[in-house]
Parts: sequence; structure tokens; C-alpha cells
Amino acid sequence: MRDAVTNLIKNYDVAGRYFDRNAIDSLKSYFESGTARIQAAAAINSNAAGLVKQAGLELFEELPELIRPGGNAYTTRRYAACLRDMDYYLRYATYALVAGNTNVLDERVLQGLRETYNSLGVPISPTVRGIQILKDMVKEKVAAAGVADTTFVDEPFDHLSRELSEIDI
Ligand SMILES: CCC1=C(C)/C(=C/C2=NC(=C\c3[nH]c(/C=C4\NC(=O)[C@H](C)[C@H]4CC)c(C)c3CCC(=O)O)/C(CCC(=O)O)=C2C)NC1=O
Repeated sequence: MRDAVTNLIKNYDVAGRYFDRNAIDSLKSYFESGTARIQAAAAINSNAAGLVKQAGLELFEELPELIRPGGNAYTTRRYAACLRDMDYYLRYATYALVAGNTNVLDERVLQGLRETYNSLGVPISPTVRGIQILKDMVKEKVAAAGVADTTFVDEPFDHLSRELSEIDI
């Protein structure tokens, strides 16, 4: 598992090089955004359960067939499994936000997920929609917590969405 700093060190160590201008710039931007990343994590932590529940409601309102007979989230057990997955996405996205790197998502979330979803018939594109709804809600919370520029919040959610849709094809 890597963060922005250990990732940079790894890359420069492999090449046996001192940090150059690019490296210094990316270190600067990581540390300068540090407070915002922590504020984002705090805003998510104190609202996590509500965010997951709200995002689930919005997803099922948008795609009600998911929770009708024949839908993958139909039955209480599968409904709960779906919300639990959303909770995983939110929690790991928070780790990635603090790390400033998406490596934790590749290692802990995405590995083998396609196989699992395919074998259980969990539909990918509604899952991606759920992740995007979560992202938008998180950005609202982070903005409300006083972070002016919330674009950095996109990265982990978009990474999950991208990787999940790509590996499904
Ligand atoms: C931390 C990393 C991690 C992830 C990501 C993870 C996902 C994950 N989701 C699963 C199931 C599931 N996932 C869903 C999710 C959904 N169904 C829908 O229609 C919606 C679109 C969507 C919610 C947004 C459902 C319904 C199941 C249960 C499927 C079944 O058992 O038939 C399973 C199968 C085992 C189980 O039910 O627990 C795994 C492993 N597990 C992990 O350890």
C-alpha cells in the first residue's frame, strides 16, 4: 500500500535519482493540500452512515428495478450487501483521499472484484452510478465543512468507477 510520498520515493529510488523539480512540485502540492484532505476525511467520518444510507436511497429511487423481484439488490440480505459495498467504497475512498494515492483501492478493493460481481450477477453500471452519487454527496459535505476547492475529492471515486467499468468489459 502506497501514499503520495512513498510512491514518489519508490519511483525515484528505482531510478537511483535525487528528487528533481517535478518531484518537489508534487511533494509541495501534496503537503499543501494536506489540511483539505484531513478536513475531507473528518467530514466523511462524522457523516459516513448517513451518506451511505442517503446514497442508497437515491440510487434505488433512480433505478427502482434493482430492488424489485429479479433485481440484484432484491431481498433484505442483498439490499444490505449492496449498502455494505457502498460503505466499503466510501471508507476506502477516504483512505485514498488521505494518502493522495489510489494504490490502496487497487490492492484492497478492486482486486478480484470483477470476478465476484460477475459470478453473483451484481450489475456494474448501477454500482458505478452508486459510487458517483456517493461522490457528489461527499463533495457537498466537504464544501459545507469549509473546503473551497473540492476537486481532489473526485479522484478515488472516479478511479473506482473507471477501473470497475473497464474490467467488466
Ligand atoms: C473491501 C473490499 C470488498 C468489496 C468491494 C466487496 C464486495 C462484495 N460484494 C458482494 C456481494 C454483493 N454486492 C451487492 C451489491 C449491489 N447489488 C446491486 O444491485 C447494486 C447495484 C449493488 C450495490 C450498489 C450485492 C447485492 C451482493 C450480494 C449478491 C448475492 O449474494 O447474491 C460480495 C460477495 C460476498 C458477500 O456477499 O459478502 C463481495 C466480496 N467485498 C470486499 O471485501
